[in-house]
Amino acid sequence: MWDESLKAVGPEPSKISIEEYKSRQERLFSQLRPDDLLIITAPQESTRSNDVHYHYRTSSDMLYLCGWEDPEAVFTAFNKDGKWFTTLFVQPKDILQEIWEGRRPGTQGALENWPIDNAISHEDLNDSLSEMLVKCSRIIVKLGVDANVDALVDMEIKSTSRERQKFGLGPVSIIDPSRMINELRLRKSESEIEMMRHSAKIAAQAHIQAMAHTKPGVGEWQLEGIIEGLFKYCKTSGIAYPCIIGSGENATILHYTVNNDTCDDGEVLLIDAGCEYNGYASDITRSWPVNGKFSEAQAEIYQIVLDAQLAAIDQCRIGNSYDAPHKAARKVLAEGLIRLGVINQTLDEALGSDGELNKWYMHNTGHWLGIDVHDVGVYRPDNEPRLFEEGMVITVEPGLYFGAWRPDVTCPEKYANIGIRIEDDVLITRDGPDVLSGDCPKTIANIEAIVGSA
Ligand SMILES: [Mn+2]
Repeated sequence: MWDESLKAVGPEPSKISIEEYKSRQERLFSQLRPDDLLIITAPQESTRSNDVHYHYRTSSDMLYLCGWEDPEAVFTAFNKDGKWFTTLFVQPKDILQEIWEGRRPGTQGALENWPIDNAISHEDLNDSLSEMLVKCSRIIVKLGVDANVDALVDMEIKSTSRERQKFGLGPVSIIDPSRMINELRLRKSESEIEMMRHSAKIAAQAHIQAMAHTKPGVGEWQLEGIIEGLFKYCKTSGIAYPCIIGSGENATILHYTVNNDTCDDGEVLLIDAGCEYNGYASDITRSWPVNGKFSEAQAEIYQIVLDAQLAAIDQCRIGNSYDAPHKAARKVLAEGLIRLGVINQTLDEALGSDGELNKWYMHNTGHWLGIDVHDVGVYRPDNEPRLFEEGMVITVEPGLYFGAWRPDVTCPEKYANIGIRIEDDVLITRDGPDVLSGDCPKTIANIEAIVGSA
């Protein structure tokens, strides 16, 4: 059914290699002290009802450092004679569980082809982790993820604070490794970029299919079905975040996810949808007319947002501040709205903190993208704006939203309930911005040629 889309996406990239996982680990270890114990945790499974669980997704740090996706995993590393020794706690082999829920690699399977030195059954976590804990001075762990690990750490800190009084043994401090890991995750490797490009190519095809199937009377949920179906068809693990599929006034609600309205003639439809491929997110937004032809008013607003987006993408260059795209986008949006007479202020006034642009553009222009859709990485380290480096990936997503339903503003009648956002995923390279989601059409002519064509 979607083989054309599949062809356009191209071949699947090869998996992240064991060597790459190990080099990620090494880069983290190089920032630790020899008497540190590193613990990477994952959330516990969560129950939907009775014996039905929500689809499990492990922690992003677990994915980044070893790629293990199953529940009940704990990754540890300590230094032994100058070398870092890694252990992964995994679910043990269990015939009954495997008959019901699926095969498990077990400790034996984990030792084969995984970037770890040792594997221990999760059943032995308490004893084995306690042994590791008494030997370290600092525990490097993010608390609040796995309650079981938190309790062990807490117990060890409390009991060894007494041991330390007597013998000088045991851990004395807890350090969150997030800052160190986030800095690593912020800069993407070649193979991560290939994953993200593939993820973005699939998301682009999903948007194209949604455009092609859009006509007056179609349900937002039906387009959601097409998008999520295509994500699965292309072998992703599904959505990277709940799809935003808003027609008419719903397009002016930034994170509308109910998706239960009918798309009507004359309305604009805004779709913000991305998938997760091999742990890597894409995040694309497009906006198009339900009937396939932009009205004059819709086209005016659309073109301003598109011009703003292109100006912002052009700022995604090595050495530029992370907020250069935001500034560029805001300037083009404000100039456009002044030109249309929507804003009756000078450019400086419109862009000011209480300027009128904020009424119609109320969010930021982008965020880091990676294993998480809102990926990690401090935007202002040491309170200085982050400068773009090669390998960073940021979304560029300006928009304008004229919610006629809003009681706090007087919406210009001509633009009532027009909501436009255009979002692409942009890789910073030595040769300038590389739009990973570039397969997704966004000029007025290209969009009009596709909408309703199915
Ligand atoms: Mn986004």
